[in-house]
Amino acid sequence: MRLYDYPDSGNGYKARLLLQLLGRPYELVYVDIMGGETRTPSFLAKNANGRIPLLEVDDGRFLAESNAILFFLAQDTEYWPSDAWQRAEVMQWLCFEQYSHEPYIATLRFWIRHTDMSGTRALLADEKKRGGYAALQVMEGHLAQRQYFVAERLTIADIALYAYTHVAHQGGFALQSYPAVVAWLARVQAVPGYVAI
Ligand SMILES: N[C@@H](CCC(=O)N[C@@H](CS)C(=O)NCC(=O)O)C(=O)O
Repeated sequence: MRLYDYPDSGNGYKARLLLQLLGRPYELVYVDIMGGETRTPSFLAKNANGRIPLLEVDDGRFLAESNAILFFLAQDTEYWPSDAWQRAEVMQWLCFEQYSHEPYIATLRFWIRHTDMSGTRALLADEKKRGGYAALQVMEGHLAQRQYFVAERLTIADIALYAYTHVAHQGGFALQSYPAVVAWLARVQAVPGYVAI
């Protein structure tokens, strides 16, 4: 198994973290996303959407989209519940992460760390902040009475949401008003087998 990835990518880190927790061996191939390597003909032949993370399985097939990769790897493991309702709840949080969380928190972090924050990006930053804090508020409300997002144990819902929440400060987000989120981050970090981004 091979993972095409970029060291600073939270989306790639989701797969790296789960693979580590599962103890599954894999080859890591770093792709220079800043140098345009995701848009070369050879990479586009692997993922027409031109993005990492990308998982190549041993029979040569490729799977894109971080949360689809989590879903695939988690099958028949403790990170994917057996109960249908809990499975649906995990899916709910994976969709929330991609629509209401990642486009705000991850995007602003990426802009700040890797791009010039002048012009259009500076104008859009407030909207990214607003959306990111709205997502954190939803997470805070859910975690206020819970240890984990679903089934009171670590699932791929937590892994997906952890990836960019734990580095949200790098996007200018302050977490001190979200104590349940901060406690949950510490809980995930204490899981045996945890690896940093
Ligand atoms: N929805 C996708 C987003 C993937 C994504 O945005 N990947 C970025 C890095 S985090 C990328 O490959 N950027 C390079 C490019 O767009 O060429 C996922 O969850 O995997």
